Amino acid sequence: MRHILITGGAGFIGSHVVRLFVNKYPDDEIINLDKLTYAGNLSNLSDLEGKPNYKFIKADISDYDAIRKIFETLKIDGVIHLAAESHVDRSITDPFSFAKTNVIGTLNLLQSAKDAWRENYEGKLFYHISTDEVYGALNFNESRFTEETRYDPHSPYSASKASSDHFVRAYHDTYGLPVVLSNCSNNYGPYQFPEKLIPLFINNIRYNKPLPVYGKGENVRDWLYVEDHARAIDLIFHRGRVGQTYNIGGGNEWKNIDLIKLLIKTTDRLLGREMGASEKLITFVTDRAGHDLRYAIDASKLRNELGWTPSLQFEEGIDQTVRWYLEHQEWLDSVTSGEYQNYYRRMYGE
Ligand code: NAD
Ligand code: TDX
Repeated sequence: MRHILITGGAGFIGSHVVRLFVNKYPDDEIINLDKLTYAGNLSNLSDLEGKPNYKFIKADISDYDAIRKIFETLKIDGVIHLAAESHVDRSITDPFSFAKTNVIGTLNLLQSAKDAWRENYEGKLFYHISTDEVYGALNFNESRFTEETRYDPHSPYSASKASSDHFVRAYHDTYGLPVVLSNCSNNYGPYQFPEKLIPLFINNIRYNKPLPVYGKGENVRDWLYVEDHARAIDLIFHRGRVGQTYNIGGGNEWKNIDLIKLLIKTTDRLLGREMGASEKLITFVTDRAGHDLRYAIDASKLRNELGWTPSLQFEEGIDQTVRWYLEHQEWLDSVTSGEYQNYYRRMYGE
């Protein structure tokens, strides 16, 4: 039995990765380590409670002693590291917690893995999940980010992720730690915390609340359905080449304002409102400081080496996603009210 530690498994992407691994690899033990910050919602994984190959540990990756102890007591073979502070707007008001979790937390995991594995790296792998934001911003006429694009982060969030990526590569180059990295574009789908654009706007349309569009809504993002990201992570963890970086992206660029209009059209239709009725909720607000103009990923390395392609057309993915949020209104309500934070205490009695 292999023991795989997934950090940040109670978050948006992590919950999809944990579910995929627990169900697909019954002979592996999947250990979900999460601090359960505001972004961690363990009830997202309630369907896995009681499965023999699933274990949850509440811990903070910025606590070196706690992380060391976990590596000393559990025989961990592989790490898939997703835990992070992930919201750009929060990084602008509170950069220190981003440095603490994203940089120091990653360093704690690297050092603990290196010491526990004691250079006996056979069958071991440290997989670090990163973002396209480390490459900075593109103009409209520039070609997409490749794995060779120079790092040029602009926000405290992307600077902290870039720093953690450098530490991961440094542990490979200095100590021979077997690592692999991937940098993915914007994800969307079920269980995303409603501070990010897509779930926030679906929820606001539902309650006829203003839709705060930053600047003129001209920024471009490259959107990928979260389960396609989880499939890519599975492929890279099992078949990626050690020491390599893989870009993951949907090849699916949307200007924010066009995406917002698609969201409005889809949500109005599913709510039985007159088509476009909610366009009146669009409210242009002050732009995000340092707002990156455009992200776009060239995922040809992943496609050519490991045969990965996104499975969903965007309009289909948005339709499924809006349906999911409207059919899980109690999930949105429990997150917006804070009720979801009681789940851990109810289940684990702490
Ligand atoms: P999220 O904010 O939804 O989840 C983060 C999880 O990490 C939460 O469960 C939180 O409780 C946990 N966490 C935070 N600080 C912790 C700490 N100190 N110790 C232990 N756990 C802690 O984030 P997400 O959107 O699921 O992103 C997951 C990863 O993927 C991040 O590393 C992010 O940088 C990366 N990423 C995200 C996107 C995206 O579009 N969401 C795109 C590319 C890469
Ligand atoms: O209220 C809003 N209004 C708005 O116009 C919000 C929340 C966002 N926006 C804009 C900003 C971005 O151009 O929408 C775009 C998407 O914003 P976010 O959902 O905050 O995502 P982004 O900043 O692009 O970063 C995301 O993708 C890369 C994730 O949050 C990161 O964790 C990931 O690394």
